[in-house]
Amino acid sequence: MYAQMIKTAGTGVKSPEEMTEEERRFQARVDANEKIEPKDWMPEDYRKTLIRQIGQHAHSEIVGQLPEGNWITRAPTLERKAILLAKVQDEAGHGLYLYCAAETLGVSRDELTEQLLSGKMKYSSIFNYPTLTWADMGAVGWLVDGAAIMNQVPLQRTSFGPYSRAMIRICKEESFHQRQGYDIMMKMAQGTPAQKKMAQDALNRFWYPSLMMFGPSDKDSVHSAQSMAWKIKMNTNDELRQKFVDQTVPQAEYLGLTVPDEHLKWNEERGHYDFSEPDWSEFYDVLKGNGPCNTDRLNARREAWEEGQWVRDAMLAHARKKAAAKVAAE
Ligand code: BYC
Repeated sequence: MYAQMIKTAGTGVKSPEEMTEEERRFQARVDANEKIEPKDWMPEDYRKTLIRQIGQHAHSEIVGQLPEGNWITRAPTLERKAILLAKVQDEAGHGLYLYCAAETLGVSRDELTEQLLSGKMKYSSIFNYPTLTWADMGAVGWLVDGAAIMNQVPLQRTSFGPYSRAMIRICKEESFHQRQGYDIMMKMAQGTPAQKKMAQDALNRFWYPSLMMFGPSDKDSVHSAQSMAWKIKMNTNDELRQKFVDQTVPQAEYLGLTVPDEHLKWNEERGHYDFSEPDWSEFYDVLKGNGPCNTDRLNARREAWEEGQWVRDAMLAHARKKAAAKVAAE
């Protein structure tokens, strides 16, 4: 019990003694790796945390189409165009699986979208950076999808059933996304000096924003302790960031590119790379809406939402007509 008190002290996580009987039973199911399903009893804060995380994740997939969608018409070959188009479509699909998972918690997709557009809900900071050259398509696939996989593979084991099942499907597609990005980087890095320079420039611009995708450092992460106790999150932000750096540095070396961090160094004792932290003031500034593309991204989503209103209205009218006809026939 003393150990438990030490573990939970100051983290906001309730110790077993502080839990109600229902909460204790719930925690025991989570600890036993049982999946929690939508109709099962769950603490209200567990439900709210899931809606926040899954909703934010869904919005990231949808907003995440914009920086790459920007390059579909300018892909250098028909093959690259077809691949990029398929990838961007996959992201739309991921958003839809995730909105469906969130809906099982009692929140509608319309409500989630309204919260995104009003600024109440977030999407990943990474999508507030511009994609300036074709090499950025390589960097996004390699680094952004690479970071996403690092975060999402453990989430396949997350405690909430619909989220876990969505993750299993999404991860299969993400690994193809990462490979297509690395393939673009490889072509560019082995191309002309100008192409190699573009690849290096893309790595320079996307390295730190990719590290920020994992969230603030553990000491500043407000939700990690409770989310990990509930197995909504399986690892801390710093654990995943370290794994990502360890995996990605040899890949950059293979490409003959340089990670833009003068303090990057293999630490034999730790068995990990030492690396520089991102500029966290930039991260919080982007979260506040001051990134290079925040306004553009939200405007694009707002426009799509408003232009789609007639489709939603027509579908509702059709559904009402069908329901009325069914009642009349009974
Ligand atoms: N960006 O307590 P913390 C993709 C917020 S899409 C923005 O550590 P948590 C792809 C956080 O929400 C992949 N905000 O939070 C798509 C919290 O603020 P609130 C997207 C961030 O939730 C298209 C505050 O900072 N993946 O792969 O425990 C094309 C404190 O943070 C960020 C997911 O969404 C950020 N980067 O941990 C290509 C994965 N980081 O909400 C690719 C699922 C933190 O209290 N999500 N914040 O106002 C997660 O695993 C977790 O939510 C996070 C954050 C690790 C992101």
